[in-house]
Amino acid sequence: MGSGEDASPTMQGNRSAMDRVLYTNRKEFSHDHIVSVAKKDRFAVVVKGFCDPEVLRIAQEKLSSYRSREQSTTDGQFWRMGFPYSEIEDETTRRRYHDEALSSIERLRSMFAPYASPEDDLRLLLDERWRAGAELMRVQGEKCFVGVCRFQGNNVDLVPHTDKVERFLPSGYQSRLQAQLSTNIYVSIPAVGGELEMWDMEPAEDEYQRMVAGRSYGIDRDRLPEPVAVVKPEPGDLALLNPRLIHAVRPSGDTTRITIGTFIGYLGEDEPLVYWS
Ligand SMILES: O=C(O)CCC(=O)C(=O)O
Ligand SMILES: [Fe+2]
Repeated sequence: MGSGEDASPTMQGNRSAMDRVLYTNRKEFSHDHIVSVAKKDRFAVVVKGFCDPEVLRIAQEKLSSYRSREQSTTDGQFWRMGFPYSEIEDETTRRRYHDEALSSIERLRSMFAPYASPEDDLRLLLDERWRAGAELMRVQGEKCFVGVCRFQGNNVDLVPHTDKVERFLPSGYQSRLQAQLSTNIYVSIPAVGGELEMWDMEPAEDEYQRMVAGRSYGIDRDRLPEPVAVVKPEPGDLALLNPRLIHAVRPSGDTTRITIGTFIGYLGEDEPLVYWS
């Protein structure tokens, strides 16, 4: 390869794809950034230094020593604190989800007292920066949980996948979501691995289900080209992405990767955002 003039179309393509990741900070983070990810003009907006350093230190200390974490029922290699919407399988787990929602929110909040938890901080920031405000999602009048902590141990691969809340909503429920976004607050990031990878690919739902067939979730990496954008977050950063586009997290090479995850529903520019996990 050598000089820049020799750059292949692929490399140029990659360069412009990387331009579709915007790096910003808390002060600048805006309504328009959220719209750009909802509309897929950008793959991701990364808010550098989202967490206050002292709050980040508490998050690392409290979460890495949290012993009552549970194994994910979707992929037993992942551990988590809080029961997420994506693990609803039937009426029993749906009941469990809503029954635990508010106490799980409180558990994370109380770990950070007397400070605001990073999740509560995010909820306030969304409410303030989004013109129509932001609130907890309700499904059939019931409040959702928000702020799932995920623990991705050594060599665990979060394989390429898309996220779509409609897969788990009650049957016959008419969702008003025009777009789904995802945010992650990065608590611990391994020195090696743990990058967020994104593809400019949005398979139709039936096509996606065919690609997943026979697996507990996600797509075999070998079936995809190289990702078009890669982000290596630092602890304390927040990333906003559009999870309807295929994305993945490279296996962690050393320490456990710890994140706090929130999905955001976009119902149009003049409607409040709704969030859940
Ligand atoms: O942990 C990350 O960086 C991304 C996780 C993910 O799959 C998502 O946010 O939907
Ligand atoms: Fe995801």
